[in-house]
Amino acid sequence: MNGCEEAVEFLPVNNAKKVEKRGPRRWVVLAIVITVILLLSLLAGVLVWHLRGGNVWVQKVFNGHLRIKNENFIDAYENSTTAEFAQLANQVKEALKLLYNKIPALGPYHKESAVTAFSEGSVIAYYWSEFSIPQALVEEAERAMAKEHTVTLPPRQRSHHSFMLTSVVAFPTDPRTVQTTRDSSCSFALHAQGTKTTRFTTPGFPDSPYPAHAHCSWVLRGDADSVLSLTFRSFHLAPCDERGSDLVTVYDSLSPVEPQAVVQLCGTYPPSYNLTFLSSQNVFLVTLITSTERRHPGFEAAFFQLPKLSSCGGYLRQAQGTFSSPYYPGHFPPNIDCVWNIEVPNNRYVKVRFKVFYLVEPNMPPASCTKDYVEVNGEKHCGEKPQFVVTSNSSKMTVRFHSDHSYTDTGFLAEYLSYDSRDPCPGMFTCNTGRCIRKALRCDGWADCADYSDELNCVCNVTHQFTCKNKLCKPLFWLCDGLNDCGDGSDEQGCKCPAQTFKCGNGKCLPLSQQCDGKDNCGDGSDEATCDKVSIVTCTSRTYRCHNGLCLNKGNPECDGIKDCSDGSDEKDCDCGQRSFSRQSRVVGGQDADEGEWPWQVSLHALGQGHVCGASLISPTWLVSAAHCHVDDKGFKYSDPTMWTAYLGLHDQRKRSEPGVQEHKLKRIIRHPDFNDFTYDYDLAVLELEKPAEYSNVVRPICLPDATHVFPAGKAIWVTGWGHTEEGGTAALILQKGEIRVINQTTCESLLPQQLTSRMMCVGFLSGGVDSCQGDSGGPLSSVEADGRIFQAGVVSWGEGCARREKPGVYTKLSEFRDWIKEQTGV
Ligand code: 4AZ
Repeated sequence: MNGCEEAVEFLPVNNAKKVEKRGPRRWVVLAIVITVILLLSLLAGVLVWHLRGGNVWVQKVFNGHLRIKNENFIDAYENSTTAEFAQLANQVKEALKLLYNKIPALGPYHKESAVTAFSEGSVIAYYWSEFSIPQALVEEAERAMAKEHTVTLPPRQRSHHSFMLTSVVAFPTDPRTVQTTRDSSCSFALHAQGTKTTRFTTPGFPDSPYPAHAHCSWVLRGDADSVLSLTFRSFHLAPCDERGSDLVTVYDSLSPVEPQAVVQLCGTYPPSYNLTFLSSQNVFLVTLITSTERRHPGFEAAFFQLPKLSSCGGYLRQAQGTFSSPYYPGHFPPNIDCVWNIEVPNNRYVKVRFKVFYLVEPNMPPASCTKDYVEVNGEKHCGEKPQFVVTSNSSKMTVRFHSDHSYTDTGFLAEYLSYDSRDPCPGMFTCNTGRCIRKALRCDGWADCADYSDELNCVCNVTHQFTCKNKLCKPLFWLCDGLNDCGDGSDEQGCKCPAQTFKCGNGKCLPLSQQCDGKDNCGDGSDEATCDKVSIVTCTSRTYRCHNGLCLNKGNPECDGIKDCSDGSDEKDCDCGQRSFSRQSRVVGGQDADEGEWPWQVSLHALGQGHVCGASLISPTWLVSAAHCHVDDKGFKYSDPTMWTAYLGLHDQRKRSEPGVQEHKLKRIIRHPDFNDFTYDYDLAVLELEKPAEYSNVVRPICLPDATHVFPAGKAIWVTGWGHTEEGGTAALILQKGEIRVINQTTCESLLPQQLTSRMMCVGFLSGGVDSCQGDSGGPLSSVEADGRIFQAGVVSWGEGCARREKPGVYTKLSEFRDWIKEQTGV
C-alpha cells in the first residue's frame, strides 16, 4: 500500500538525489502499473474487435484499371509472357503496394496483386488485388478502392523519371474471376486483323456443350485509336434464372468490373435478335461463367475493328431527314455524347418522330433517366417507348443523346420534318398528341390516337354505327350486348326491343315466336341460348344431344347449373372451369394476371429453350395445345414428348421451383392427323402427362365446349400467356391476360382472305391493340359462360404479326374438335 502512495507522489524535477535513492523500488512499481495498463488496453482492444465482428475475415478481390503516365505502349505489352510485360507489371505491383500501405483499411490486409493486361492510352493497366479484410473494415476498404488515386514510385538508378500511376480505381468482384487469370485453360486473346472479321466460339461449339463450372474469358483488341464491333451470331446458353445461371458478360474494359459491363446475356436468342455491341476504346473483354451442369451449345461470335467516331450528332438543315443513335441498330457504345441541332426555315416548326426507342438500363427505375437518355426540349426520355412525336414551337430543336459507362441498348431511330404551324398534318388528321393519322381513321369507331382524340366530336355513320352519349362511335353489333363499350354505359341503356320482339346478342330484334324454336334466327345462336322452357327437338348439327340421344332446343346447356337433359347428362363431368379465387383485378387490357386466375394455363418448356408454348389442363392427365408447337424444326424434336416439361400452377417464369408449381414430364403428344403445317388448319394437339396433376388452388381444369357450343360474335373472351408483349418484343415473365372479342367469321374472312377455314376463328379488335403473340401459341381462350363457368373457346394458333390494325389473332375453334378430343383422351 505504501508503495502505491509513494508511486503517485510528484517529484520535483531537480530532486535527482531523491530519485536515485528510491530508484529500484519505484521502477518495480512503475513496471507493474505499465503492465497492468497494457493488459487492460489489450483486453479492451480484443473486446472491441470481437464486438465489431473483427474475428470474421473476408476474402475480397478488387478488379480495376489505372493509367501509367510517361510510358508508351509497345506490342510486347499485349503478351503476358514477355519480359517487357513482366517488368512493367512488377513496377505496377510495387506502386500498388506503396499505395495500399498508405491506406490503413487496405495496407495490412493486402495479400496479392496481379496485372492481367495492358492496353494503349498512354498505357492502361488492368489488374486485380486480393485482400483478407476484417469484416468491420470491408466497407471502408471498398470506398477507398473505388476512389481515384495517384501514386508515384521514385526514380530508379537506370531510369531517370519517376514511375507515375493516375486514375487508379478498382471495384469488388466475384473472387472466381481471379481463377480465370490463374488458370489459362479457357482464356483467349485475339487481336483484330486489318479490316477482317475474327470469329470465336465457346469451346466445342456447336457440336458439344460448353464446359460446366467453367470460367472462360476472351480478350479482344483492335489497333490504337480503333473501336471494336462485336456480334453474337448464335447464342444458346442455359435459360436465365435467379439462382446464378450461366452468364456471358461483355465489358468495355479488360477488367471484369460491373460499372463497365456493356451487357449480360443468358438463355437463348433468336437469330433475328440484334446482338451487336460497340466498344468505346480498342478493347472488349468477354467472360463466360457457368455454374450449371446443363448441356447447351454456347455461342458463336465475331468482331472487327473500325475507326473511332470523331464525333456524333451534327447540324441537320434539310426540310426532313433521319438520324439515329451511333451504330443503330447495333447497341450504341458506352460513354458517348451526341448533339443534333435541327434547324428548318424560319416560318416553320420542327417535328421529330422517334420510330424506335430502346434505352433500357437493367435494374433502374423506368423513369429515372440518370444513365442513358435522350433529351429534347429540356425533357429526358429513356427506357423502352412505342413510337412518339416531339414538336417544337420554333424553327430550331436540339436533341441530345447520352450514354454512360455501363449497359447499352440498341438506341433510337428518328425522323425529323418541318411543318407549317397552322397545318401540322397536311392532308391528315392531327391527334391531340401531335401524331398524324390518315383522315379515314377519324371517327371510325376505333381509337388510333393514343388519347382517343380521333374519336371525339364525331358524327357517326348511322348505317353501321351507334352514337354513344360521350360522342364516341361504336359498331352497331355491340349495341345491347351486355358489355359497356362506350365507356359511359350508353350502349347498354334502353336496350329493350319493341313489343312482341326480343333482343338478340348481336342487337337484332326478332319476333318472339322465333325464340327457342330450335333454329338460329339471330345468326349468333343467342335466340336459342337461354330458353326457359327447354324442349326436345329434332336433332341437327346445331342442337345439343343428351347421352340418351334426345336433343334440346337450348344453346350451350352444358354445366350451366340447370339440369336440362332428362338423364342429367348435360350437368355430368362438370368439375371444371372454376377458379379457387374469386377476386381478380378489374382493369382491362393486356396486363399481369392475378395468381390462380387462370389455373388451367400451362407453360410448355422445350429442353434448353425455356418457355415455348402454352397449353391448357382439361383433366388430371391431359393437356390441350396447338399442333404447330409440336412439329420438328431446325433439328429440334418438338414432336418428342421427352423434350418437353409442362409447368402447372405457374405465374412467374422466374419462380418455377416455388411451392404450388407442378413440373410434369410428357408421356405422349398426339397431333391432329389433319394438321397442315402450311395453312395451320387443324392446329390442335393433346398431350398426356406422365403422372397425373394434383388439383389445387392454382391447378384446375377448364371446361371443353360441346360441338354445338356457340361463342357469338362480339362476345368478350380472355386470352392468356407468357408470349411476347409486342410484335418482335420479348416474352413476358408474369402471365399476361387480355380481353378480346369474337369477330364475325365473314368479316374475318375479308380481313385474312383465303386463309381462314371453318376450324379457325378470329378473336381480337379490328383496331388492333390487344392480341396474342409469339409464345402464346397453344394457350387457351377462356370464355366466361352461364353460371360463371369458364369454357375453352379456342387455342392460340396464328396471326399476321401481333396487335396490328385489321389483323386479329386466329384461334383453333375448340368446339369443332370435341369428338376428336373425346376419342383420343376419353375426356
Ligand atoms: C405466334 O407466332 C403467334 N396475333 C401467335 C399468335 C398470333 C401471332 C403469332 C396472333 O406464335
